[in-house]
Amino acid sequence: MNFSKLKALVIGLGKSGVSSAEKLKSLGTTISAIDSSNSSEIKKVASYLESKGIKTSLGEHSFSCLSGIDLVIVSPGVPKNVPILKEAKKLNIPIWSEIELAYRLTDSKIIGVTGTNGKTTTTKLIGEILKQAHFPVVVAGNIGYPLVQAVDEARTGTFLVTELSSFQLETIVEFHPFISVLLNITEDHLDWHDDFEDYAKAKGRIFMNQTTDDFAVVNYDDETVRLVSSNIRASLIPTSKQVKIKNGVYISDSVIMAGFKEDSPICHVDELKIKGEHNWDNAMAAVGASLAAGVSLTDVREVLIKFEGLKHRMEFVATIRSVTFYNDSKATNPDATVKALTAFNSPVILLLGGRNKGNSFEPIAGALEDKVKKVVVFGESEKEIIEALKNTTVKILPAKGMEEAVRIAYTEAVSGDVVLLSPACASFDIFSNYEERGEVFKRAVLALRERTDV
Ligand code: UMA
Repeated sequence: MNFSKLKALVIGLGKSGVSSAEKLKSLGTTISAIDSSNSSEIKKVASYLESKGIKTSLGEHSFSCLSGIDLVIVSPGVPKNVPILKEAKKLNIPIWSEIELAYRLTDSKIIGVTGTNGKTTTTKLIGEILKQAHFPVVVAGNIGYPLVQAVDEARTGTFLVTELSSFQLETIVEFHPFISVLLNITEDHLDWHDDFEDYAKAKGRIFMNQTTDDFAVVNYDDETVRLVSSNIRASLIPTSKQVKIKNGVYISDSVIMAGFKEDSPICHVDELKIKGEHNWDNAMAAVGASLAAGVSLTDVREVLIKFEGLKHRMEFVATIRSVTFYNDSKATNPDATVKALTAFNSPVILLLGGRNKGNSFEPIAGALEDKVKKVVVFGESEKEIIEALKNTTVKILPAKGMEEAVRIAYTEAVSGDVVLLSPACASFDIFSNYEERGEVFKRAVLALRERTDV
């Protein structure tokens, strides 16, 4: 495609929008960019782009921006049904995600990782395994590094290990991973997608353009994943904790096994440093993808047993008088919280709350009884959570903010307990993102440790 002949409009001036606009500008495209926000931060971004010769317009999106436009690049956070996108569709203007644009600009092989939970951990883990095997690799995508920027770093033979969100997959056209990974599909982002089916379909789009030369690593224990991956062209590499499967990765007697030409043990699940059964799924998916990419079993094992996971995902913070604190701020939906609870055998005091993304908290009610002795709730969805948990026997304690939540949890804890921040909600009611929420939690815990004579 000759980008220099095109007139393109970029919607959204976040990371993806800015990278796309700059990339297209460098290719000679006539480019304009819009953002519905008028905040001082976005104004700064707009004047930066203006200084590069990119026309920008802020505030309510006007249809006149579409005049003469051949291509729209839409940021993932822009809901798919906003009027300007509907109008672009009506005018038959192609709408691409930044991922699609990046795909058109690279020959590198893409390993695409999606799923409701675990995608960042799995993406990072695959990246580490490929590095261990001395494969050229760049880790990018929803993880925070736009793929359109990452393609500039790629040379021949580089693997682009790319975390993909449902928002990004919604607007792919030809995008095509060599190896796709679908970890799980549970309720999330129902404030963006029409309904669960629409969300699941968006996830399934990862397989859409794959051919018989490609691979698809899929979690066979997840019914919705099985459904969206039936009838795909790529060679299937199933993973399962429940059954021994041929040509896939499975767990037998607590050992992760690669079951290809022969059954080969990789490591015992207790050797994994990342906690929780959901991380067994992530580890198995990383094994499947890495073996498909050509890594040896030895290199895979080497990384699996030393990988310590990521910040804000079941991150150990401190132990104060035999009460252990974990930060799982990245758990922004109920399913992630339910999975986090599987990691603990000790009684848990759970910190829940934030902005609900349209999810039901009922699954948490079901998971509390065995593990959780008390729940501390905070933030915008406090009432909704209390309502959902009202029929459980668990004591619920409201808190005004994170510092108070930590204080209450510690006061209520006894020696041997775990205090877990796994909030099941987005952070945007109080914080700018889940990272900030996790940092505030950690600071509160460490301040508590300072004050406590340990
Ligand atoms: N905007 C409009 N019109 C609208 C709606 C929004 O102009 O109708 C504007 C907003 O005012 C804002 C811009 O669009 O200025 C925001 O764009 P964005 O939210 O897409 O943010 P980016 O900075 O481009 O970040 C995106 C991903 N964000 C989302 O999907 C919400 C980042 O994932 C990703 O790291 C980045 O691209 C690079 O690929 C973050 C995320 O929260 C981590 N992802 C969700 C998740 O993991 O659950 C999907």
